Order: sequence, then C-alpha cells, then structure tokens
Amino acid sequence: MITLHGFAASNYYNLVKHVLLYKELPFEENLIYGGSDELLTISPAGKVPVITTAEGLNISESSVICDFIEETYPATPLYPENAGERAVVRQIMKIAELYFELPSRRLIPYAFSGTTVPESVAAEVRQVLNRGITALSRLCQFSPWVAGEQFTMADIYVYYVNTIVSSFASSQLDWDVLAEVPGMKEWNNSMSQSAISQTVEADRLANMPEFIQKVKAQIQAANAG
Ligand SMILES: N[C@@H](CCC(=O)N[C@@H](CS)C(=O)NCC(=O)O)C(=O)O
Repeated sequence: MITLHGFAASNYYNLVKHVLLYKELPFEENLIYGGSDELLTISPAGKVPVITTAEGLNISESSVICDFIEETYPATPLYPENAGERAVVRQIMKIAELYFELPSRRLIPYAFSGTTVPESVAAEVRQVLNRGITALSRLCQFSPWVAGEQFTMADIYVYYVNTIVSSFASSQLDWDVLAEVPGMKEWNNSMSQSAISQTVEADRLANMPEFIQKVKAQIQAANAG
C-alpha cells in the first residue's frame, strides 16, 4: 500500500491526496512536518509530500509523484492518451506552479508574521502573477475542465495551486487574481464542490490549528536565535 507523508495544511500534500482518492487507490497517511529529521530520511529536500510506494521507494516532488501514480496505476486516467494533449496538460501545470504558486508563496512569511509586504517584493510578485494570468488565460479552456472535455491532472493541480493564490496573493496584494483569468473562478467553485475536494478540505481545516502552532513556534525560535 502507498504511504502519503506530510500534513493536510499543505496544498502540495492535498493535491497528491486528491489524485489518490480520485483513482480510489488504498493509501495510509503519515503525519510529518517540515524540518524534522524523519522527513530528511525520505525526502532529499526535506519537503512534503513524499510517498512511499508499495515496493518501499520514497518519492518526493508533487508533480513527479503525480506522474508516478499515473504510470503505475493507469486506470481512471488523468492524462490524455495523445502525447500533444498530455504536453498541454503538463504545460498548464508547470505554468501554474511557476507563475501562480511560487510568487504567491513569497507572500506567506508576511501573512504569518503580520508584517507589511515591502513594495519591491509586491511589485515583483505582481509582475510574475501577471505573466501567469496571461499564460493561463491563453491555455485554459474550462470547457468544462481546464484542458477541455477530459478531467485531467491539471484540474487537480491548478485547483490546489489556486488555494495559495487565493489565500495569500489576494489578501496581501488586495487583488482577486483568479478573477483575472476568464472562467477560472466558476471552474474553481465547481471543483470545490466535489466530494473529494470537500474531504480534503475537512482534513485541511482539522490540521490547521496544529500547523499554525508549529509555524508560530518556528517564528519564535528564529526571533530568539
Ligand atoms: N516543489 C515541492 C514543494 C513542496 C513544498 O514546498 N512543501 C512545503 C509544504 S506546502 C514544505 O514541505 N515545507 C516545509 C519546508 O520548507 O521546510 C513539491 O512540488 O512537492
């Protein structure tokens, strides 16, 4: 059986969990946070999520895990059969990660510490997000799914990327970024209503208090040191 390591407050963890639930694969969850020695033994960069496969192999990096799951368990496919169409799906996922997820993440420390985002950082983040908005507006179809008629890995991936965009870019920059991509908000709302999304969200909410405690302890330790 697959073991999914990480914590439910993590959107990267949740996207892999969504894939496992979507494919109806049996898995167990091992609660583990960043910064632990245990994590470093299974994740070279000390990041979650990690999966331990049925054969005992540890794999990190969410998009790599997604590909591994798809290749190993091809039933209920999440990529199109056609190589060109698969590339489009992966292109959307990559662009969402580079130009939506990563710039939004730069705002997380300011949100957690309650400090103002310096204008130089805000300007850089806005610029990268604008690139993402333009690219995703060109690529995403929302007809009804991100890449067209087939529900794909890009639907799951972008949905969890968007949780970070909504939580941090919108609040810290006072900017409804998702509303800038035509069709994105409506699609996002319909994604949030699926039974799997709601299960994942319930687990996220349950984990949040403990996660916030961990983050506060880390900030205190950093300030003390
Ligand atoms: N590129 C990685 C990013 C994963 C990531 O940033 N995970 C965060 C949690 S959302 C983490 O492990 N943070 C702990 C740390 O940085 O020490 C992936 O796609 O899996």
